[in-house]
Amino acid sequence: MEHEDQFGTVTWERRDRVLLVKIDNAPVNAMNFRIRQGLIAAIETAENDKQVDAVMLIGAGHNFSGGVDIREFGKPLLEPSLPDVCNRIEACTKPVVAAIQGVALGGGTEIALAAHYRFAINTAKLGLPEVGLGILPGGGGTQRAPRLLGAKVALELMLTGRRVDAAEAHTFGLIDRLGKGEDALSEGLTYVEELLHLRAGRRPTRDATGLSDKTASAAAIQAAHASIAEKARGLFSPFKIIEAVNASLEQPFEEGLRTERRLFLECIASPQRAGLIHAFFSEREVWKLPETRQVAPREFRSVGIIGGGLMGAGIAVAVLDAGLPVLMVERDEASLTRGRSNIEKVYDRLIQRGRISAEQKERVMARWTGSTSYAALGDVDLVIEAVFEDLSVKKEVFQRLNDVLKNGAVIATNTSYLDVDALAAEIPRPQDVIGLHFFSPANVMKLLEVVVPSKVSPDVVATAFDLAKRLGKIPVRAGVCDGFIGNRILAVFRGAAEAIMEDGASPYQIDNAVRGFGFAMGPFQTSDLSGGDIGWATRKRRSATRNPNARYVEIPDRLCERGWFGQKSGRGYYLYPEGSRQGMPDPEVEAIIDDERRRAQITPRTFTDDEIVHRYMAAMINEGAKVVEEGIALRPLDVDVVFLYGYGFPRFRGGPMKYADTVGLKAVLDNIRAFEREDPLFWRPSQLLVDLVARGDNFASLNGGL
Ligand code: 3H9
Repeated sequence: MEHEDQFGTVTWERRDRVLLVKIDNAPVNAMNFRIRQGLIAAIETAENDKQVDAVMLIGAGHNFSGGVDIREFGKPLLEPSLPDVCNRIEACTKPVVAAIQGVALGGGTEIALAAHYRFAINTAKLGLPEVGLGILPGGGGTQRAPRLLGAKVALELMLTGRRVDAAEAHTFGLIDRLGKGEDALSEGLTYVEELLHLRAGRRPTRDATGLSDKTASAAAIQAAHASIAEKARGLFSPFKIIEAVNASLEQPFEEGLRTERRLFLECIASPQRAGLIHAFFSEREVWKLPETRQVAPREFRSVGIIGGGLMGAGIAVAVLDAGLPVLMVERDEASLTRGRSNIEKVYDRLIQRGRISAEQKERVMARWTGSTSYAALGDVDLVIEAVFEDLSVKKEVFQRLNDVLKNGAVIATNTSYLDVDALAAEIPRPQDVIGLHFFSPANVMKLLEVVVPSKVSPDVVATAFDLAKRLGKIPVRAGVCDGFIGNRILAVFRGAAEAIMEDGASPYQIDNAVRGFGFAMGPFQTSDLSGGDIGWATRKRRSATRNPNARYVEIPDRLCERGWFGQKSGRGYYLYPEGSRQGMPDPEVEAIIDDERRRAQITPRTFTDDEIVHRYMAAMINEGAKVVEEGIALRPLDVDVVFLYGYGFPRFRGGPMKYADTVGLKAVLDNIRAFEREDPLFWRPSQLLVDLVARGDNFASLNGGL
């Protein structure tokens, strides 16, 4: 990776009586083994220099430290370890002060915990986010934080991984002194001088008394356990964190550190750590595109949105929330009023929940204007059309946009399936046309597929990524095909699920097995939530071009023909009595499935949950590989990010392609080959997968070193 040969440095210099030690490893002062060596050397220097009375640790640039270099995990461990560094800092015979600006996260907060005093400027943020990487604070954090802050606060910080403002950290004693200005260096040095003046001595955190109330500490540990058992579905490291904090209560400090180390290494060895760290780097890699490296995005100060339906309104909220003005165009006054009210409903719900005030809503809505005339769009820099998902309707919108938009305006289509090349060909400026596939609800879902047609100008692609950044979305570049990355793969694994259902498993068993794998919902629950009519419309659209030899399971059609579209109609695969969102199995659905099996002359058989998951995942991985093979996704990691952010894929597994690497591509291919004997058309193995297995390679090899 880009940073691999950049190790950074630790520098130190005397400022009067204080040794100023600076961690310097742009961009976030991640602490690789060189930095850790440097920190130990700096402390030794302070010990040996008679003119030094105190040490101040600071980060170069904007941050204190983003923690240990995450790229080291999963490789042979390099000495000195972070616990060695923290122990050395704490044992220093001269007072050590951490002066924090920007972020101090993970190991960054841990070296601050090992220091004797902590200073932070107001804008600083601290946290122990290791849980998000499948590990625990392994630099003594699980032993020092409870002693300093008490078990309850320490557990809350470690189990949520949240970042706290310096001011809040000050309230519970993580920070001793809050700065007034922006300059951690000069204010920090003043603080150190003040401490020296007061002859304030060393103050090792291991001696802090935050755990002295044993009963309260034990109760906090028990409560954390109960809440995690309920919340952390399938996760490993939260339990290890609790175990480590329990050791801080029950064991002497040194023994507690050894327990922490043992638990930390267990986390490091877990596939969840690998999955979560893959997710961390992948969601950053998706921003890096070959075509946008050299170009600047086009400027945009306003966004036009065509259509105020569910998608248009959701997109409008996302854009308004980003502080941009929205001009919404609808075909008539009634539709425009409905569009505006769709937006207002979102904010009204937030007001009801106490998340925003009525004044805030008013301020946001002041950025909204509406019109029934396309001519109003003449000055707009970027337009997103979100009209009905139908090629001819969208083509007409494109024509009208072409008539009114100024030169250089970006024209984006929000479509989940349609051919963006065909839309671009409709107008004489295909270089300005791009696809933006938002996921519903568009103001909530983080994923944005940026669909790149063949004639688009690179600066328009860059503009789409810039828009994503401003909206707080995670963009993934996708090529043009039916369904792009996500929905194309969805069609296949949903097909696999339907085939399993027709062959003998109930939709309820399938959903349950898929949830057991870690998905938030199974395919049939998802269908009930989003509405069975959507898939029905797609199936009808595809019916003319469908391969007549391909297996087609008609069960979903039987439900749709009865108007059973899912939650919105009170029943789908599940029953939703009186608007309940918790579905109940429906014997009538099971009877329909039985009828369909008979009609298709299928003798039902049983499936184990494992068999279900194998098929479901094999279908997802095989199509994912085809999507990469055809260049629809740039790399396997792009497929992973689409699934993590758009399809509820369990983050701890890293995404479908990472999961495939974890179980081994040969095992996946062997499964596909076995299924292929039943249905050769559906289970044709991806050539890329076949080639990778032949070479003994994995998907990671296509991720550019990630
Ligand atoms: C730890 O400390 C373990 C110990 O408890 C125990 C040890 C025994 N390492 O996010 P950005 C890279 S575990 C390596 O785009 P921002 C990042 O990949 C650590 N690289 O910027 C990106 O690279 P690139 C616990 C790191 O300003 C670049 O820096 N710490 C690390 O939006 C810029 O990052 C965490 O979990 C790292 N630790 O946000 C904190 N951190 O340019 C993880 C960042 O090639 N980091 N990079 O794409 C963050 O949350 C955010 O990166 C941060 C900056 C808030 C720091």
